[in-house]
Amino acid sequence: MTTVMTSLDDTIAAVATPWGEGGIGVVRVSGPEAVRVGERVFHSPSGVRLAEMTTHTCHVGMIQLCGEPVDQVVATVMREPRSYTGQDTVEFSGHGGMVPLRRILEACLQAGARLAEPGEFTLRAFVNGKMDLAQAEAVADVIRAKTDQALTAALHQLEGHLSEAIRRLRQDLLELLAHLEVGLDHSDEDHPFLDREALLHRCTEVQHALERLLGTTRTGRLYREGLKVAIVGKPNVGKSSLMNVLLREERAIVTPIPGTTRDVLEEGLNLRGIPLVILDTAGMRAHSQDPIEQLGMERTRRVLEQTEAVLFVLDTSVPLTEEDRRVAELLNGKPTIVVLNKADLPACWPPQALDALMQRSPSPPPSPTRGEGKTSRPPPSPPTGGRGKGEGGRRSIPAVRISTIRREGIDQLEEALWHSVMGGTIAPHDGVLVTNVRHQDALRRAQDALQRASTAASQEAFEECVALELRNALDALGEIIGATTTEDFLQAIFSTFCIGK
Ligand SMILES: Nc1nc2c(ncn2[C@@H]2O[C@H](COP(=O)(O)OP(=O)(O)OP(=O)(O)O)[C@@H](O)[C@H]2O)c(=O)[nH]1
Ligand SMILES: [Mg+2]
Repeated sequence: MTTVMTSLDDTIAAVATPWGEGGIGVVRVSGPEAVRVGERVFHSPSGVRLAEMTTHTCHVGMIQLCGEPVDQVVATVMREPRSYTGQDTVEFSGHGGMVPLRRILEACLQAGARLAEPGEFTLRAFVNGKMDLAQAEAVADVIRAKTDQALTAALHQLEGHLSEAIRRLRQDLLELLAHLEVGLDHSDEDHPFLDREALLHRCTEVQHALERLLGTTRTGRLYREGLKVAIVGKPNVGKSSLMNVLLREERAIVTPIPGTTRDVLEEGLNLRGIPLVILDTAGMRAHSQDPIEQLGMERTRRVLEQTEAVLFVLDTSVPLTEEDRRVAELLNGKPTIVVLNKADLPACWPPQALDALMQRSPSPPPSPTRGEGKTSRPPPSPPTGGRGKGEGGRRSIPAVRISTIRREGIDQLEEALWHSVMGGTIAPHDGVLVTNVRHQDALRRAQDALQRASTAASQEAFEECVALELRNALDALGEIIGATTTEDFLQAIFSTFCIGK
């Protein structure tokens, strides 16, 4: 982190609302000189000076730059410590256009403010003790939430529920350490020392609490980060049509000409509160000579590497071909749902053909749950994708029969996708939810350190060894709330924020 960013001595300014056109746009100024900077640029018709304004009041006035009017604004003054950053803050709400906002900002910079770094207002809030690190991270999550559930989870973290859970666990560890240290310091005097049984018991309790928190990470991360789902298949099977039906809008071009989609199309979708990113891909051809199509297919291969789940589209109205097999082989064990499209047309191949096709896929997908018998099967009788028995524990891949043209089977497909994504279960999210991979990593390290502490204690190792591991666990937990941090670490976190937050 640059020293500029950690310094609280200067006054920073930035446009806090998105660039574009809107009813209002806000320029935020914060720091010890915020009121003075504001006073230099703000002129109220009533003659009220910004420095005289009572805290948490607003006044209408004009921003001037080099004596020229720039925009009419409402100025709000929030004096320290009762502001977002904990420092004096002035916010100018101007007209939400790029030019007026740029000029208001320019006026503030000329009046002595410095342009804020990304996330610098929130960094100041953290440094000034307005919020801890997990709460500061939640601010970015609230802004980026794509679904109601993601927002609920982020707000929960912003309110400090995760931080509270972490603090309690740290408190438990601190007490254990205190016991150990008393024991260590007075080891010659036979000081009453927390016996190993009790120590082990309390370590295990903390470990269980960590396990419970870690158990929420899958759900938590799904809410926060969402999931990438690729639609793949050979040309003309209806991948783009499926994308459009799922999005309920004509996003992708659909034509009867094979090879219509050349690039990867990406679009967000809310699946029962889980943000999904759906990727429509170019049809995979076994031997395409067209260089553009080859590039498209190369991209599809890369997309498959990055996505967590796959919708593998087959056209049931035409025979299966080598191209379908090639795609099946690329799936490489990804959680997959086979989408049997064009169910409105007569079926051209028997269900067993699907079994044969999917058997060539290198490894089985992890247990997607079939939707309580709701998953459709292709005609005339269900293809099971059913390689569950007698095949070395291979599990069946769900297959859903749809017609994008008639919009049939889409609910069932969404149901299957939901089960595939959530593994059929979803942790209740009214409790503490770990949504962030950084927190997950710290919890794991704390867990490992406690495991080593328990092992050391049970092997009657020196108390110093146990204490060392307890301290490691404490530090790892401290990273979550920012009790133990480094400058680089803060830089890495806050640089992902937007400017003005
Ligand atoms: N009968 C019928 N035709 C369909 C259905 N879904 C798609 N089609 C038609 O199939 C053709 C190809 O559809 P697309 O969605 O462009 O197929 P694609 O897999 O994206 O094709 P590429 O981008 O070329 O790989 C179009 O003419 C669609 O109208 C369906 O459910 N039933
Ligand atoms: Mg297409």
